[in-house]
Amino acid sequence: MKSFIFSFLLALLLICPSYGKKPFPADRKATKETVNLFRSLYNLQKKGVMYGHQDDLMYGSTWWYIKDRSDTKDFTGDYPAVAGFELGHLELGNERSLDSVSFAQIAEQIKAHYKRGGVITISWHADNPLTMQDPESKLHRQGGTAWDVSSKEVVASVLPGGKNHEMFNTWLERLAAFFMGLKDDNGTPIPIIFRPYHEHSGSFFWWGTDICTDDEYSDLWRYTVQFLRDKKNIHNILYAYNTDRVTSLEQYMRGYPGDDVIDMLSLDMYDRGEKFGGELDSALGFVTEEAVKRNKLTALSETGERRGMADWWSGVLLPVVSKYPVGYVLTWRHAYRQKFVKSANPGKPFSDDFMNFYKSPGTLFLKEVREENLYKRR
Ligand code: BMA
Repeated sequence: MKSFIFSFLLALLLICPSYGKKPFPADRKATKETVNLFRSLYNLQKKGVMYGHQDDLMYGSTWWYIKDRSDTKDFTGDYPAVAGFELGHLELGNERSLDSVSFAQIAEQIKAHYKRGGVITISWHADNPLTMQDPESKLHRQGGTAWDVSSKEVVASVLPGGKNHEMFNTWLERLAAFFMGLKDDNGTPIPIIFRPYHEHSGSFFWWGTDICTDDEYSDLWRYTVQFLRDKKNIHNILYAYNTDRVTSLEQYMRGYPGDDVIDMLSLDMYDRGEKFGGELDSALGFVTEEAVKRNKLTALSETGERRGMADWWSGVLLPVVSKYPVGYVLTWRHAYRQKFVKSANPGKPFSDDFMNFYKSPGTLFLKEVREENLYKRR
């Protein structure tokens, strides 16, 4: 009988190789907590959509780093499930980011959000490693920054054999040191979702689709993951591939570096007009379908309202994201502005309709994901 069961199971495995396989991160050596997070998110994305907010824990338009303060919490009573952070200028060895946020305070808030049971995602608007070396670049708007697209040689210049390769290694060393410092009170590495080289389908960053070839983009990604994961032995990172708006799966996958280095297929799309709902619906349809096929996570990793609509959250965003297994939606930072601080009527951080989004059974904020114990074995 035993041998019959054994043969039966063996036959099943041979016929259907994915039978019994649980989804696993691209990093085969991922830490226990990172594997657990990956699996938790994979299951959770079928149940509801988490809310994420960039720099939510660092500042709002009228306040600057008050420990544990959050616009989302001020408005709804709960933290976002996903906290977004930005590492631009860490590569330069600076103490503060391109948005003047202290990296030490970012690390502190990453630890705090992990302790609360939330999810952490990190973006990186790295300076332009080629043009930033030219003093003349400072004379141009955005010269030397991530948005400097004046040269198409940049990506090639940081890859092995390129003239900025050694400098770029120094940048990655600095990233690595930051990631290795992200530990909880017991010294356990804190899992994070890292989303570098974002919005590849656009051409407004030096890694954009018309600024480098698809192969160069893919090589940049592969080199980065191999550096952090294989050379530096960092195993608490889930890697998010990301594009800006796209109209086909083929366009979405241009430059995709491969399932062995990617954990999440994410999309950024802002509402710039009436066609948004339909375009988002179509893009999320093919992106999430492809992600599930590949056992990957999904997210609408940047979105936002740009039309002044009163019911955008519940009337436009929610109905579309609820149709698909979207892990989270993240809205961008509420940039701090002196003029708002001084204003007699600085306005609220969110529109009233955000409460409808918050209250919907389809959305998940921190209290709901804390109950899921994302970092525990499943
Ligand atoms: C952009 C803008 C910039 C900011 C950058 C990185 O989209 O918000 O002002 O510097 O993100 O956070």
